[in-house]
Amino acid sequence: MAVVNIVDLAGKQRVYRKETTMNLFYYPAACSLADHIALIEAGLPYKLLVINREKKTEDGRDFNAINPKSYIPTLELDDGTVLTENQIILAYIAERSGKLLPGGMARWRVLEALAFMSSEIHGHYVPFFRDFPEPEKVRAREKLAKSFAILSDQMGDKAFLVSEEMTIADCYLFWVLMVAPKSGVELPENLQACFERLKVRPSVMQALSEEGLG
Ligand SMILES: N[C@@H](CCC(=O)N[C@@H](CS)C(=O)NCC(=O)O)C(=O)O
Repeated sequence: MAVVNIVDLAGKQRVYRKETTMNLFYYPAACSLADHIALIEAGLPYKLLVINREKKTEDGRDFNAINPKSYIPTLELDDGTVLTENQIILAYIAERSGKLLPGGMARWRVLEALAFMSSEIHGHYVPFFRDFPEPEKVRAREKLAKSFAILSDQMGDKAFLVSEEMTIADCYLFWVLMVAPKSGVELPENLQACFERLKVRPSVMQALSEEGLG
């Protein structure tokens, strides 16, 4: 049986079966795009299952019964275990593949950036996704501009957000940058350039195409 040995977040050796397939529940162009890109980058086998308006999965199941939180991304593992929360799913993909998460302080910077993007930046996008009143959009734009400046400083002139190699933080970053035009806030130059580079990366092009966006 094909197995992969990796060192987990706590520094322990772990062995995973490699050949089984996981289900990623998603909406096209939603934040599950990060996990979709990560699965491709990691080279892990996956199946994409879209959710419809009635919360039925593409394979005919009740999505609320699979994930009572009712949101994507949701990852169903090969043994039926269900994982939720974007940051956690991304960390799981990295640990299971042994890719996309460096060691040392860079590891913590990746996790820090993921927490910032998913708990802060994602929240600042909500007024634009749900068409909130203008004053709330104005406040959100201010917060987004500040958040983008922080990410821009962190990236500096590196190829990716944390290091010269792609990490799970960049998988999420791609979605954050893709959605930015909805807010009307301009991206700093280095983030815009990173977006253009990521957009033509094979894993990203494949994910966009599989979600009907390419
Ligand atoms: N805390 C969750 C939030 C995920 C989230 O907000 N997902 C959105 C799409 S980007 C969603 O599924 N919303 C529920 C809906 O649209 O019905 C995470 O970080 O994974």
